[in-house]
Amino acid sequence: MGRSEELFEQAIKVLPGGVNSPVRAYRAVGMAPRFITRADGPFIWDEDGKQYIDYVCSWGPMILGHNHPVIREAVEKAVKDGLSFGAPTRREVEIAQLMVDLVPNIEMVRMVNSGTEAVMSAVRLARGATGRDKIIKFEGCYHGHSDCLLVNAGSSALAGGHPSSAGVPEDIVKHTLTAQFNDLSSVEALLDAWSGQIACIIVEPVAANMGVVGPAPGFLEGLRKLCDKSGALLIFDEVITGFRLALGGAQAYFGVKADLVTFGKIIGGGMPVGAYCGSRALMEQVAPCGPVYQAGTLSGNPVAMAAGLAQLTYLKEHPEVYTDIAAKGEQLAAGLRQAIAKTGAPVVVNQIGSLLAPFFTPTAVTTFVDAKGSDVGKYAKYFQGMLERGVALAPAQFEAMFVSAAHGEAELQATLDAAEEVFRSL
Ligand code: KE4
Repeated sequence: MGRSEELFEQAIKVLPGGVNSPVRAYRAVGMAPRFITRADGPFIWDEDGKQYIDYVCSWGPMILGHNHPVIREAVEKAVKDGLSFGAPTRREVEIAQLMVDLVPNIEMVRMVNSGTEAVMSAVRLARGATGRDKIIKFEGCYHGHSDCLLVNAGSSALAGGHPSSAGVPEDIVKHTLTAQFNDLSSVEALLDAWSGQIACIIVEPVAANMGVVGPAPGFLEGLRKLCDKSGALLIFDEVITGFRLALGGAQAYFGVKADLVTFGKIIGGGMPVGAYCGSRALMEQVAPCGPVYQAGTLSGNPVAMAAGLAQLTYLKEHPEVYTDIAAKGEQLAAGLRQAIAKTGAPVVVNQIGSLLAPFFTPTAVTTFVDAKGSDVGKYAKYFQGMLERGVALAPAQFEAMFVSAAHGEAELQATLDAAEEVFRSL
């Protein structure tokens, strides 16, 4: 028994499922999770000292790779001045200004401590600003674990068999309406049925919690038009796509304007940070300026802000990161498709920029229904085969692979060599 297995035996006695976030428990891939001791660049190491090429990248924050010196040094410097003051600090102003400068269509930022908090608060603001209760989300999209969003959710809620969570009262669930990603008619039907009652439509501009499924041509533009016509606000949940698809995120990448935008992951540089952003007219309805309440003890934490500011500043000063990681995503996707062709494995690969996902199905995946048709048992075998060969992927089908600037030619080729061997064995 390895040290991860030993630790896991202890962990399940004191942590539900042995983890602090369900997907990490490796239940969807049928083995004990690897307990990680350290990370650097494209690599992580487990308790037995085994090295892996890492494509989880802390679920997105590590766009520059792990332990980047610029971010580490910013945190080491900030820590010396204290961990938390519960008072405004210079860095909060600096990172908010930087985000306003880089992200289209936002004038103000409110920092929180997670993507969940960002989305929960943005939905509350949309409801407060419109005076409407109903919201539209998409089946298979995941927006964190706040009550009103745990309806037909993706990610580990889906993989774990509970896309709609227990413990969420019907009185809350009834206000969350579900449409189908890439199907504008399903949205129109809900807007017609609940005319004048929809506060917002919330969407992952690239669905990255059902595997990776991009927006069909015209889909996001169609949502914009439907929001303009119905008076609903359009919320882009950019916790994954923000500062990943482009410096300006999905709004810049696809050229579609959202009314509110949520962030997490990359803006924290690996520390706990989320944010919701929008126009002054909307954001000044949030306390203490307006009647929509939201607060947080550690919101804008000085050490977390130092990490986020360092990462966003680096990305602003090195825009070549985006062409680099997109090219690496394309290289991986092309290489996986070659391996699929060589081996005849029943797999398709979706890729957008540095986000990609293999689906274990022979047919194209452009909707959630298609994604659900993937053979999750085959994915589990693929995951285990890749892990044995030193490649750490998302431990569930309904997730994304994240490529970082630290993944080099050697790592990409090793990944593709391993994938060909594993595809052959399936
Ligand atoms: P957090 O509360 O986990 O920081 O963010 C929630 C969230 C919101 N919106 C989107 C689009 C997200 O992908 C997430 C969280 N992503 C998952 C990965 N699928 C985090 C991993 C986990 O749950 O442990």
